[in-house]
Amino acid sequence: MDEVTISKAIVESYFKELLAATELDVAIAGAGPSGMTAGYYLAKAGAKVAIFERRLSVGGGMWGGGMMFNRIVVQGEAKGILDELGIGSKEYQPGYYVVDAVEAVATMCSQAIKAGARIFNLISVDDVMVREDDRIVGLVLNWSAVTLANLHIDPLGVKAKMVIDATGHDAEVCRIVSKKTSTGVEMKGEKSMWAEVGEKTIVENTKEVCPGLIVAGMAANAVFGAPRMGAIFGGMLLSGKKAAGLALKGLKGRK
Ligand code: 48F
Repeated sequence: MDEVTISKAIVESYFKELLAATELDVAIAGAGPSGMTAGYYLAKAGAKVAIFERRLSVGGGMWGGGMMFNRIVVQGEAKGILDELGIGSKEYQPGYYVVDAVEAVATMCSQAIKAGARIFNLISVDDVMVREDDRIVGLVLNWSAVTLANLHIDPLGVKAKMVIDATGHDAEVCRIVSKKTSTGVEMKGEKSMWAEVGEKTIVENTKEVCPGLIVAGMAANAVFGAPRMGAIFGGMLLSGKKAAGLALKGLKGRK
């Protein structure tokens, strides 16, 4: 294979996927644990779903476990998701499991892709598209390199019937929506660490915050003013699964 053939293979196959992602059932911002779990369940249910991740690597805050000790804790309520994805776990004490963070990210990513979710790394969500009825109808994207280099280059937009904000602590999509639209979304801001409360509220706070926009993972607690929880991840997985269910319901409502 010569260099031109290699170049053509890359350009053709990448842009075919990107073109297909310009009209989606569900667009997810952020490929952390909540975004990838949502992507997996949506793809498994047959939705056309893409995840846009700003960084080179997927996995968000999960790779490093707690303080760079690459283990995470998952509670019993989310053990079924670990088992379904094929992520190994060891019971530490009744109801709490220890998981290798690297295995968790790698397996979750692989399962989401195998289920049919498309993951685009190195692409940042810059803005949303909104219509008269205050419905969020898509994401505005730019290459992360453009943002990092602070270049003034206009972005592109992709349409989606439902959008999920899974951007973590900064809840970037909801923050933009709260500032730039009249949807009524408000950012209360994340509170200091309280694992037990944070884990419970994160699932409750996983909601459709305005028509077409669902918030999941740590972003959900950031929007609704609930605590952070540290390296316990059951809530992230359950939140991602709940977000997928809400998005599927939203899709049905729009058919
Ligand atoms: O931060 P992140 O892992 O969010 P999460 O799924 O999980 C939170 C936990 O990792 C941890 C925690 C556990 O107790 O609190 O922090 O809620 O993943 C968010 C991903 O979104 C990407 C970011 O690089 C990360 O990989 N991201 C953030 N903003 C953007 C983005 C953006 N504007 N465009 C694209 N990706």
